[in-house]
Formats: sequence, structure tokens, C-alpha cells
Amino acid sequence: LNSLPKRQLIARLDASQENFSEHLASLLAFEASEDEAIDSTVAQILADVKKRGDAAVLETTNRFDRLSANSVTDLEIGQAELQAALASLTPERRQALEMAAQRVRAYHEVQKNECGSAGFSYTEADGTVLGQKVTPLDRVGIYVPGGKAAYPSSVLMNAIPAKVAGVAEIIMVVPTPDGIKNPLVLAAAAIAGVDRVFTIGGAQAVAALAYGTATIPQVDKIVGPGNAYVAAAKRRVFGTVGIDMIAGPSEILVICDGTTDPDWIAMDLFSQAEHDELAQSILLCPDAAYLDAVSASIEKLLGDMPRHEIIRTSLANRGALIKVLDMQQACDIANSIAAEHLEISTENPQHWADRIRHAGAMFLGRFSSEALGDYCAGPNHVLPTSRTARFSSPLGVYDFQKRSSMIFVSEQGAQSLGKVAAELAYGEGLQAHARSAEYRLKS
Ligand code: HSO
Ligand code: ZN
Repeated sequence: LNSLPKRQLIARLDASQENFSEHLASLLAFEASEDEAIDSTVAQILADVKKRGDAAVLETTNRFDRLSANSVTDLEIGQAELQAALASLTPERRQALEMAAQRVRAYHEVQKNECGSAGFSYTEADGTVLGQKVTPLDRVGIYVPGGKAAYPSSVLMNAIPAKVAGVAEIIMVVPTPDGIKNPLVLAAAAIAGVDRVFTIGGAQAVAALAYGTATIPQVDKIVGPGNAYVAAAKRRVFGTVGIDMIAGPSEILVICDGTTDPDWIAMDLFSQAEHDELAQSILLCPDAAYLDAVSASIEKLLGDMPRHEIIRTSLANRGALIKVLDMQQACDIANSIAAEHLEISTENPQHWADRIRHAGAMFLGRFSSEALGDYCAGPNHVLPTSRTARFSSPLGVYDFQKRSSMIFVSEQGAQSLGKVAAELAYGEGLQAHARSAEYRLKS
């Protein structure tokens, strides 16, 4: 065994290598597995719940989660039980959860005020008034995964912006195999102000929320992460309800100038790698000796991690320490990666942040570890993954709002607009449109 060559823990790349861009491309390649077998199972479950409602939800929950009940009503967790879960926490844990919630709420309150929630309107010279009205969604469903991936912090991150937006009713679903409940998840639901919680999961829960059943009310939008079945179900119900996004594995990209304690950076890379085997951790630095130091830190620290096997797999499959020419090149590469999380661990981080256009969240300076943002800095930890930061944004208050256009045309305005509209309507061959506009013209 000792004679076997020691396997490299994490790939080393140099951005000036000839084939660097191909290397990087294959590192970033992630196929959101659109498994046909999963998709057809999901299609059947959706159709079944749509047709048979509660009965189908009960049967599938019994089959997949070994949770039997006489009615879906029995699968609801009441407010008293949520409060009891909150009361069962140690004071330290409860205080931390409350502090995190309060900071996330404060951030999203500011976001609400800054993101145009008041709508707008303006008046033209002839008295015509045009504008936009912003309203919250009526009812939202939050999917919370079960088992290993049940994150109380994600309950806060999904529910609080909805609450701040003014969503009237929040329904949470959480798979509960064998009926084993996660008290921290329930406590988070209590703190966030979730209205109703059902212990159901998988495609059947997505279906119940999307179509409604006798017991589970139909929602307007479904948010929250889930496994391949949940992702496939969300894709399929999109259009009947809104969905947030289909999240891929977590990613962290660190740009370091080579002067941060290498142990800190190694641990930041671990912090995403420990989420799952497909997570991605990449470091960019102009100093090769510093990359050696981080490598040494990784070797030194990995063994102590309870989740070292997951970390090892994820670093080996999708991790990299990359030597860059200079900080500008690091920023260029960061823009092409468009990572979910970008740490800028340098002097004067704002200088480099100004050069970044694509990242779900930027963590500026040596003290801003991603872990702080995952729990309690305040901004949302639901972020665009798999390079989707090129075109999408963190989950926010705006995801729980919609906009209506407002049009008031004055009598005078109807004269000039009527002529324009009628002319174009005749051009399109639409008589009734033209007449409708012309009726309002003064003869
Ligand atoms: N880093 C995850 C969020 C999370 N981390 C939850 C810990 N708990 C999102 O990419
Ligand atoms: Zn995390």
C-alpha cells in the first residue's frame, strides 16, 4: 500500500498552460442530470396527484417515506408543535437561529425598499397617467429537503424574503422518512413565520402544492432546493405555478493575493466541498508558493473533518488550485466561471470587485468567509449556480412580488392615441380593435 503513488488531493493548473481553457471547461462542465427514468416516474406521480389528490399523496408518502396516515390532515404539523420544537433547542442554538433570522430580515427589508416595491407612475401633458403596481404573491410553497440536506438556514432564507414581500400564506413541505422530524428545521419554520407545515416530500409534495388537494392548498409559486425528483417535478409544474430556480451543486471560487492565512483558505474550500461530492471549490492566485502552502494546509486539515470523504471526493473531482498571471487575469477567469460564491481575499477587495460582473455573491476581504453568508450575514444564500449568475440573481423579495402595468388614458389622450391605435389595427386587419379606439374619438 505504501508503495502506491499518493493521489493528488486537488488538481493544480496554470492559466498560462496551452490547454488551460479546455481544462477549465471540463472542470466546470456539469450536466444537470435530466434522467429519463426519473422524469417519467415524476410525470406519473404528478398525474396521479392531479387526479386523485390526497389519496395519491397518502399512498406515495407511505410508499417512499414509510409514513402511513389515515388522512393528509394527520401529516400536518400544527403551530403548537412548531413552537415546542423551538422551545426544545438549547438557549445558544435558539439565540443563534433568532439572530440569523433577524439579520436576514433586516437585509431583506432594506432590499424591499430599494427594489422598487412602491411601483411608479407618471403623468403626461394631456393628463394620461401610466405606471406600475407591485403586489406580493398570495400563497407560496417552500420545499425543504429531508435527511442530510435538511438545512434550517435554508428555511430562513426561503421564508423570510417571502414574508417581507408580504406573501399572505407560506406552506412548507418537508419529507419525513419514517416520521423522524428535524426539530431545528421546525424551529426555523416557527421563527420565520411559516403558516402551515406538511411532512410530505418528493414529486408528490410538489404536485400537491402545484395543483392543490382537498387538504393542501394550491400555491402560486414553489421555491426551495430538492433532489433530482423534486427538480424534475418543479420543471414540469412550471407554468401552472412559478418556480425559483433549479439549483445545481454548491460552488466556491476564491481569488487570493497570496497573503491570507492558507489554513483559512483551505477551510473555505472545504466548507463548500463538504456539501456534496459534486460541489466545486476553486482557488485562483498569482503566487505559486502560496498555492503550495494551501495544498499543505489541505493535507494537514482534511483528516480532522468529519465529512472528509465527501470533501476528498469533491476536491478530487471538481476542485482546483490555479496559478494565474496576475490579479486582473484572476478577475477575467472569475467572470468566465460566474461562480455562485466568490471570495476576494485580498488587500483593497473593492478594487477587484469593481472588475467582477458575474457572481452570485461576492465576499470581500479576508474576514468575509462564505460560511458567514451561508448563515447570518444577511443576504440570501439561495444563489445562482452552474454559471447561471451570468443571467440570474440571488433569491430575494422581488421573487415574491409581481408587477401590473397601470394605464389611465384621459379623454384628450384618447384622441391622439386612438388615431395611432386605429391606424395600426387596420394594418393588422383587426377591425374591432380599430373601432374600439375610434369610438372614443370626438367626431
Ligand atoms: N452554501 C449553501 C447554503 C448552506 N450552507 C446552508 C450551509 N447551510 C448554498 O450554496
Ligand atoms: Zn454552505
